[in-house]
Amino acid sequence: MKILVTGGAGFIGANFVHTTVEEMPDAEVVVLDKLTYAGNPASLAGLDRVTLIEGDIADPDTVDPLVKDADLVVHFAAESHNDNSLNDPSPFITTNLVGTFVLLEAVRKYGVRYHHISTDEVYGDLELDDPNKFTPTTPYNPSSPYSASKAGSDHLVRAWVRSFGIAATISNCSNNYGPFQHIEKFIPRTVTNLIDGVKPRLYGAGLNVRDWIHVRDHNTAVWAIVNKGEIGKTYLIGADGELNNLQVVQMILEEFGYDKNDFVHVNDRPGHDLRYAIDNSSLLELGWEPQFEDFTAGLHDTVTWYRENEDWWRPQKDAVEAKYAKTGQ
Ligand code: NAD
Ligand code: TDX
Repeated sequence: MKILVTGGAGFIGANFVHTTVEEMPDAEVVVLDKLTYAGNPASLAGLDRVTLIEGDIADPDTVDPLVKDADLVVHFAAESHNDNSLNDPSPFITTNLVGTFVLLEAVRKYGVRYHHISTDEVYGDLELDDPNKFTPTTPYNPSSPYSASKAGSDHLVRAWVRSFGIAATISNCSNNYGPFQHIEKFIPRTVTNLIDGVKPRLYGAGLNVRDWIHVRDHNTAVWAIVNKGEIGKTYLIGADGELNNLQVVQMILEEFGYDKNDFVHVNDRPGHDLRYAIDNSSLLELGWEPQFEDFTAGLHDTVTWYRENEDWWRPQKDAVEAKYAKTGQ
């Protein structure tokens, strides 16, 4: 089986490639990745049956022959960071919207099975006391340029299924954590700050809730959808991991053996979504179950990974923190 993985040098895509070649001896993986600041070939080092092609998903000449040659396309590539989308939305439109359009056109032309990776952020946010969680029928209501571009890409996929009959599924996942996550994101930023003796930065009051899932659980869910999902259907991926940011910072401080109040409040994110929460019942119907339900244990392993892989993240650290300093974060 030949699998085209877009964005496979990024966080979730790289983890997907690792588990796929580990668990599927017949799989050959081609990674198409632009190697932006977020893509790192080192995340794929030493893997057999993986070919990395540096290129842009928004370029039809690059995409067309790769899709033609594939049995399955799993589309992870994106500009993925909300804070960056507030500083400069432009690449979010090109990659997340135009890039998805180019892939869909190639998939349509060659009749290739397509799975679209998206986010729970397309649904906007929930009140802290809302008893309802996001479901596949929750109306789209994105808040940031990032989530709006992801919402638009989901709409393109749905339209290509309905109008052209492409064989596609969509998944909208909650916040991932685990190895190979870029250190601009909350958990690895906090962990690498503490390794450097710098206090964690909490946006605003820290009461915003995220629904954490280990990246490996995200990826087993993607395979469950690819193998058993209904064409045209949207699946929400989550593992009942709601925690507010204050709780997460304090858990990481405890993991390091530090005082749990040793963090600083910084400027809040404009338009900051308050709470995400996933109702995963349609996914459970496929027989999927999460394997990493103990967040404290998953966090411990993740902290260990960042301690042991400083070579992987160190070159990025100064630039990431310089960018945050400009917004007082
Ligand atoms: P990431 O930023 O770590 O990786 C994105 C990858 O895409 C990078 O390797 C980058 O080089 C590549 N890329 C960017 N623009 C490209 C282009 N034009 N052409 C080819 N490659 C390009 O992102 P991630 O956190 O791994 O997210 C992967 C996907 O999962 C995204 O679609 C994101 O919206 C979605 N998602 C992420 C989370 C999360 O918590 N991180 C949660 C739900 C959904
Ligand atoms: O230093 C920080 N301090 C802080 O309090 C950073 C970097 C973030 N935060 C807060 C903002 C959010 O409430 O932590 C929370 C998580 O922030 P991010 O890691 O930036 O993730 P989020 O904005 O929730 O989006 C993530 O999940 C959904 C991914 O980056 C998206 O790609 C995915 O779609």
